[in-house]
Amino acid sequence: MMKKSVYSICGMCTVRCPIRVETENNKVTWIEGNQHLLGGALCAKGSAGPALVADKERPQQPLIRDGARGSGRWKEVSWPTAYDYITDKLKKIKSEYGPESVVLSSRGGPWQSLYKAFIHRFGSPNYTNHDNTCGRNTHHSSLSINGVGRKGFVYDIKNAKHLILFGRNMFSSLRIAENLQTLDMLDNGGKLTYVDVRQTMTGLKATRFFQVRPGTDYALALGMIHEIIRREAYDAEFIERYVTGFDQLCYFVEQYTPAWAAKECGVREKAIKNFVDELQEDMPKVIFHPGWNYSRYKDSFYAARALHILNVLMGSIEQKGGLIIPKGPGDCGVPSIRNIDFPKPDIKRGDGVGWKYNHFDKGPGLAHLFFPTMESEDPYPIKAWIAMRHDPFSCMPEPQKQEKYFDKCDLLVSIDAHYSEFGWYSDVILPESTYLERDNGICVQKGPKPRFGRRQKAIELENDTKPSWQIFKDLADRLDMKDFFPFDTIEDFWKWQLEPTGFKLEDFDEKGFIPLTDKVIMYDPKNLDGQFKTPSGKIEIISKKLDDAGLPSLKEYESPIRPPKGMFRLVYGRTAVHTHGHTINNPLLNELMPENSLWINVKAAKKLGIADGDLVDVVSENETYSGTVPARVVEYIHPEAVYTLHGFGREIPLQTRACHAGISDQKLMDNKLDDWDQAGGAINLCEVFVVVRRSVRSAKRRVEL
Ligand SMILES: Nc1nc2c(c(=O)[nH]1)N[C@H]1C(S)=C(S)[C@@H](COP(=O)(O)OP(=O)(O)OC[C@H]3O[C@@H](n4cnc5c(=O)[nH]c(N)nc54)[C@H](O)[C@@H]3O)O[C@H]1N2
Ligand SMILES: Nc1nc2c(c(=O)[nH]1)N[C@H]1C(S)=C(S)[C@@H](COP(=O)(O)OP(=O)(O)OC[C@H]3O[C@@H](n4cnc5c(=O)[nH]c(N)nc54)[C@H](O)[C@@H]3O)O[C@H]1N2
Ligand code: SF4
Ligand SMILES: [Mo]
Repeated sequence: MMKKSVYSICGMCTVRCPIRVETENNKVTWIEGNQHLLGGALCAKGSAGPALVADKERPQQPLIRDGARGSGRWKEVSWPTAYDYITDKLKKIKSEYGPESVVLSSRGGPWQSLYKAFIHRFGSPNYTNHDNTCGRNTHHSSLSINGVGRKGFVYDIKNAKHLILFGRNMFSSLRIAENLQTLDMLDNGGKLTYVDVRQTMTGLKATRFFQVRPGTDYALALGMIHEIIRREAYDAEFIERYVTGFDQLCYFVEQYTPAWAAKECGVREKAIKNFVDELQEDMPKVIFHPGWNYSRYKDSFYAARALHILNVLMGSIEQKGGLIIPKGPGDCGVPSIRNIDFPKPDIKRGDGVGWKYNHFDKGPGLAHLFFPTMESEDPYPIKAWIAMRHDPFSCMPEPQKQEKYFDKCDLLVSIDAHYSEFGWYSDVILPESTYLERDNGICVQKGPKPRFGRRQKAIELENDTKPSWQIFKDLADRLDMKDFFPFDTIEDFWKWQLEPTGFKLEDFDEKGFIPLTDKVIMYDPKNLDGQFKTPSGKIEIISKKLDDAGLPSLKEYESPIRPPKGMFRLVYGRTAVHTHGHTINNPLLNELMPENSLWINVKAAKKLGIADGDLVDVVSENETYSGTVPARVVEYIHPEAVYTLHGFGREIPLQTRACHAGISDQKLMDNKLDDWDQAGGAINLCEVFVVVRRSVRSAKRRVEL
């Protein structure tokens, strides 16, 4: 019997919690959250890792398409054959159209620099990621105010007196460390205010639940700002010292009284005022979490801006129980690790970010803006797309329409641990080993207590998959870019990364990470000069960059349109037991939740003759897609909205458990691929209406959690 215990990093979702894995004879027998950081806590998905390893319904060796795109006919090939296929095409595309006609998309996160470096070294500036459908509006709004993006602050929730979550359903959409902190905060008597269009796991734990009409968070936030300013319940000293544009804000919000907000969003005026009473007691230990999900309406950039402004009014930056500027190795007197880096080629991006659209972060650009370029070939054609841990068809709306754009490409590659919907349509699938079977580079984990982290394999491979560092190295070597990854083993790479820091690989042994400090590092809140990377060096309520782009910094509120008669606004979200679409086929997690349902308000359901558990047909606006699922008739969802879980409705026959189970929200999003927020950049995923009717299909036996 060979027993082992290995510290690593979970990969069942992109939160990447630190874990400890026990194995016996190369089988995983136990996984828990790293005791030193998470006290052993782990979620259901994290525990389902061994089922992922054992699952044969994932690609186990490279596949090359052997029929039309999407036909599902594949040839199993060796790695050298797959590499040759890809690199021959890439070389041809490079010489015919230029290197910039190749796009690489990935999931972001601590290891993206390697993939970004690869595409830069190849000669293309076109690195992109998933964030156009995730946190981009919040990110860009934070940049426009604070000069740092959405990750420019971490939240000291544990020590907060009041946490306010706008559609941040954290007890379903998990981040274990944040969940533990929030439970501690509640135990210590802290308050949790939760805002959503429906009741949720988080709302149930909250001290206060505000149910709003979909898309009206901006009104609620403006009402709060109005009341705080009217009472002068803000940190005047902080504002005086660090904030510009406060007078314009005061003038702007005069019209947005709590009484006005109440009419708009449905929360009572008295409740808004009581809430502000509490803020006055709790500040500065107050956190308005800028969240993600309310941020996919067409005014979300401004709604998110309003939340950032609320934080500014609380004066909570760099305060215990407030917003903390993440610290890195430099703050601990330690040189940082090395990473592979190649400068971005000096060529216009294919999505227009940085030259056509100057107010957006150039880093990953905006993935959906490559589609019009594929069509127009202006400024140049896009001929290849490499999706590394990214599924454009699940991530962005209207996969049907995306196929037509992608057909303009000569090469589509999916580097994935599963069959993704995009992978199924692509030319080559390169299977990455699962997170339990592979190593990744060392990464910096910034925060109040920065550390170096590392994912290392817990078990040896028993199939023909490869880790991503190896895949990119092999591709680079064949593309005459041997200088890209000049290491033969991950240990050599790790050693090179650690060299400047003075630490050794053995320093990971004790805890699984290398702590760079034993105390929380805080800057002096009275001396934050230089922390706000805006043009003026201050927090900018009025932003010149927005002005230059012809956009207002403070935008008049516009009421969201009501659904057309007979239709509902489609909202979506997550469950604690699945990660987007890629765990639906996991044998254990599929057993917990095999399909999704459609939440509908009791009164709305009654009008349509729909009872709880009845099958309903959900039909997209232009009737391009429809699906049938059981109705979940509830009192606690706004009557204008219906709600479903994202990730279902997959159509990959080799995933027998997930194929055709439930409905796909992204396929219901007619006309959304080119409907995006000009100020924030993100796709307006929540501006979608659907028809719901009682289904005439016969009920199958269905299980629901
Ligand atoms: N309609 C609708 N659209 C949405 C959302 C929604 O709720 N509704 N949510 C949005 C949000 S918040 C996000 S973040 C995006 C997410 O969109 P994506 O980032 O595209 O989705 P994920 O499912 O996280 O993962 C992408 C791919 O990574 C693969 N993968 C998983 N593990 C590994 C691994 O270890 N190695 C490799 N190489 N690949 C792996 C998965 O199989 C999947 O194909 O979607 C967005 N789009
Ligand atoms: N278990 C699990 N955890 C995850 C993920 C996962 O797939 N599974 N994905 C991770 C990722 S990539 C992300 S981005 C985060 C997402 O984390 P969250 O944004 O917290 O999660 P969601 O479930 O997408 O959406 C949250 C809520 O927004 C609500 N909502 C819809 N419209 C409105 C509105 O107008 N106003 C308000 N206030 N609320 C509204 C929905 O009803 C839903 O309950 O979760 C992360 N954690
Ligand atoms: S939240 Fe769960 S699935 Fe995601 S990284 Fe943490 S333990 Fe893994
Ligand atoms: Mo996300």
